[in-house]
Amino acid sequence: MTERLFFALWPGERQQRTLTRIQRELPDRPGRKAHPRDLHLTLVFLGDLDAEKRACVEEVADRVRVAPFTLNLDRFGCFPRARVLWCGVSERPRSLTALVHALDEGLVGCGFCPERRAFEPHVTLVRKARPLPARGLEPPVVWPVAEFALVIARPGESPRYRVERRWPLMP
Ligand code: 2AM
Repeated sequence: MTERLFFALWPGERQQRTLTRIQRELPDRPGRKAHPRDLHLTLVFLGDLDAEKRACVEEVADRVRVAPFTLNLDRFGCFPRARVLWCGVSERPRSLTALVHALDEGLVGCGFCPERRAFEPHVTLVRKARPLPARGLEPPVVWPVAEFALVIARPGESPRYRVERRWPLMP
């Protein structure tokens, strides 16, 4: 038995509401809007894990020591090839980079290969979308981040994602 898992930042209710409003106010075009309760920012995608690998991954998360930080989601953009519309940041907090780095580094010990693609922090709003021009988001979505989460993907369900476990950020 395997589960499809990833590490993510999960928005609080306030950020979720704001992101949902931004999503709703996008021009009415073809695309699949993410369920409001599925909105998140992926830190590391892990893929299909068995129980042993999952335990290893959770031990990696137990060892992470990174201070809380604030994200300012101040950009709207798209990945034209992936056909994804997203919200992102123009300034990446150092703690966010440190968090992803700590996870990536620890995961090598569980047999994962380091991610070769550059980390592009984003919250996916719409999939299978037609591209829209990038622009600033005014006012930005201010998101104080005090924890990270291990999340399970459940294909075919809605909402699709379920937070399995949370870890508080601490220096
Ligand atoms: P996305 O939002 O840009 O599609 C669960 O699938 C989460 O992991 C999504 O947020 C997805 O990013 C991200 N992800 C990163 N790499 C992935 C991969 N190879 N396959 C599926 N999802 C991936």
